[in-house]
Amino acid sequence: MLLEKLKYIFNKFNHQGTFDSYKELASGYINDTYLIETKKKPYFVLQRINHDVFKDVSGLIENKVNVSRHLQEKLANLSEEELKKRVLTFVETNKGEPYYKDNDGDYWNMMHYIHDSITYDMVTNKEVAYEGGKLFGEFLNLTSDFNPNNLTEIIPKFHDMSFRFSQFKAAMKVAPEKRLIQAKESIEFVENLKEEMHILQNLKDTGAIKLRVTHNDTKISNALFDLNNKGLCVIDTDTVMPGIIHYDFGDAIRTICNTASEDEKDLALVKFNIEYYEAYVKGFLERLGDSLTPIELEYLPLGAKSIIFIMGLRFLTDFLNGDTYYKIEYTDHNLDRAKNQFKLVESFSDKWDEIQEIMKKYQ
Ligand code: GN1
Ligand code: MG
Repeated sequence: MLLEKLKYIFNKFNHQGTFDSYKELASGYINDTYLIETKKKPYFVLQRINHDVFKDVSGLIENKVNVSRHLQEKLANLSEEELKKRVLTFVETNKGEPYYKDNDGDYWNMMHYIHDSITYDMVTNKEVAYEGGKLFGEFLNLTSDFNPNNLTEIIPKFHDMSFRFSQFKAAMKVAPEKRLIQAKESIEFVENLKEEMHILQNLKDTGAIKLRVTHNDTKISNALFDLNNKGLCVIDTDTVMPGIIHYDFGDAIRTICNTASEDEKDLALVKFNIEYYEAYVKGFLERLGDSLTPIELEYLPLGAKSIIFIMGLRFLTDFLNGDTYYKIEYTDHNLDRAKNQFKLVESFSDKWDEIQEIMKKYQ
């Protein structure tokens, strides 16, 4: 029984808490995440790491712990209480290990829950977009002196466009006829944008854009806000890796500026919200702008377009593969997600001139 299991695993970690109850935190597509409510605060977040996706669990946890440690050092002027709200605090097992492996071969890690915080799956207010920009900009700023070579590349080629295209091509070969027909328009969309979507990849591959420490999953639900909607803490550091800044800039935009949810089927509702874009850019550049090179700045908008596209491409590939990667709730879920992202790419492209103007305004 899950309750018994969670209680058992929870007690393998080194803490003072007494298990009371649990809630599933269901927003992720990969790991299983539970809020552990204790008799007395603090609560904890216990996470079963998807071992199929994250092959190197110890490398993953090491990355997360080291990034947290770096952030704690950078924010050492804050009180201990404040620091615990701003940076993830991981809990070791009773044996002093960073994760616990259970008898089923599953891996677990645990951190303190940050009380009095909110997350948003969708943004409905400009202030949150601005605060999100500041928060992710700050994260990148504070990690800018962390040597990216000291991080394990936890999912190799995670945001590599050529790699994602090759996975897509491979999926086309094995996809059942029915799915190929259903996905026809999306497949054409992907083919048509192929060249443009490789521009950033080439700049990365040639070293024209340098590698930094990046988060790689900066969707807005990975930002915690306090009860007054002020940005608090960046969470879900599973994919911190060497990368280019553009995809972190862009993944937040992908989720903040979509007027509908990521899997909304009614594509008429999916539009790019330029007002939230402006608010986000303002916050992001306020915190990070000075440390960006001209070439990094120039390609930020293309970064946003590329990451929206790449998410669509990955959802489409998973649909063609028969849904082996992302959790789905119904048969065509991945195709709906892909179509949604491609509609957002279109809406984004329609506003390209305005997008460029906004970028210039805040530089
Ligand atoms: C996955 O599991 P979650 O929700 O944190 C995925 C991200 C996607 C996201 C789409 C390791 O993240 O790349 O952007 O779904 N993470 C991995 O919502 O593939
Ligand atoms: Mg994630």
